[in-house]
Amino acid sequence: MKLYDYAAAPNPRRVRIFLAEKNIQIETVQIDLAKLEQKSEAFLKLSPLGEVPLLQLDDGTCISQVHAICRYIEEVYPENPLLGRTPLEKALVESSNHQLNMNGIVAVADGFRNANPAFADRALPGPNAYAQIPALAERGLARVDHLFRDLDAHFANSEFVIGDYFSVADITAFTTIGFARWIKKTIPEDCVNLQRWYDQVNARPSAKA
Ligand SMILES: N[C@@H](CCC(=O)N[C@@H](CS)C(=O)NCC(=O)O)C(=O)O
Repeated sequence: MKLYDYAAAPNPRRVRIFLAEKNIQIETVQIDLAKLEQKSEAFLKLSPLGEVPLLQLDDGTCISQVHAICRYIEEVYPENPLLGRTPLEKALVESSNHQLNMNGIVAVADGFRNANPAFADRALPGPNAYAQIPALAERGLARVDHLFRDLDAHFANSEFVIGDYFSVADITAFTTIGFARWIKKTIPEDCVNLQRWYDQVNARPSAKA
């Protein structure tokens, strides 16, 4: 198994943290997005979307999308489950993780990609050219402000996203907060519950992955 990765990018980091939480070491191959290596013919043969992360199995099969990669890893390595332990927990994890992806990762990406001149005509990842929409960048910033407040309220009464169970949803929220620095958004000083949770997750060895 091989992970096509880019150390600086948020989505591959989600998979690296997931693997670290499960104590799984796999080979990684860096695809330098700054040098547009994701657009090379060789990489597009593996990943027509031209996106990382990409998991390649030993038989050559490639799996794209963070959620699908994590699902595969969880099925093959069920120890230290991160996608839930019971039917209900699995549903709750998936629900929260989906919301955090949409309201976190995607909101920051909108804020970043619709404003940064380096992403002109690349406002969305993938093979098609999309022009930037400045209003989407502004909306992304506002959504991140709301996310910080919503998470702060949530962590007032909950150790992790799902009670006292550390899950992939925490990894998504944690990675979002690191990614938000790209649009100069940091945890507001008065969000003490969010900061408490962040410090707790940041102290886990996997946070360095
Ligand atoms: N929905 C995808 C998102 C992957 C994604 O956006 N990856 C970014 C890096 S964080 C990428 O490969 N960007 C390539 C580009 O901008 O051309 C997933 O879940 O894996």
